[in-house]
Amino acid sequence: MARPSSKAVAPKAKAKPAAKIKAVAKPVYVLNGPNLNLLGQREPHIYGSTTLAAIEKQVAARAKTLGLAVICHQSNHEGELIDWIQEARTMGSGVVINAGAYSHTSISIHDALATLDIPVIEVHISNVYKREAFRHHSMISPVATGVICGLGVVGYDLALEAIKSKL
Ligand code: CA2
Repeated sequence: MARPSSKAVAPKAKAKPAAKIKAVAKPVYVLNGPNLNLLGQREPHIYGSTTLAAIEKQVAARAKTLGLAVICHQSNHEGELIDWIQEARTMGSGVVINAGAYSHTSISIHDALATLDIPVIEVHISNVYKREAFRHHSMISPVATGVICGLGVVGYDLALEAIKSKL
């Protein structure tokens, strides 16, 4: 009976380690609308004394602990907010938005947010339900993943946590 031939097998060449490509995490867009640039300067009895710059610093620090990247923008102009929402469609992992008074009026911001396939958290610093009736309705809540309202500026941190839990 023929014996099975034993073939010499050349040792496999060591595979070159693939170049390490670090995936860049998409940022969470933190968007603030009209008049929120005045935070800390007026109406502290409603909005507290924290400035927008301090909120953005706080948000960046919280994001770091959560392993998230953030990009913060504020505008008094509806179209500019919409441009950033559209940018977040492809460039963002989530949106935290305090649209200010546009929350109560803007069909355009509603429509822009409705195009997103990423989590959207609506934030209000004040408890809008304790205030004038015109603040009780939000155009954007129906297209938000969730709403945080009345918890002061900590609401932005909580919104980031909510985004993280949805990713
Ligand atoms: O509570 C909120 O975060 C609001 O989104 C703030 C909006 C208001 O129109 C919404 O009903 C609720 C207004 C932001 C105005 O912010 C100011 C801050 C300091 C001084 C004056 C206005």
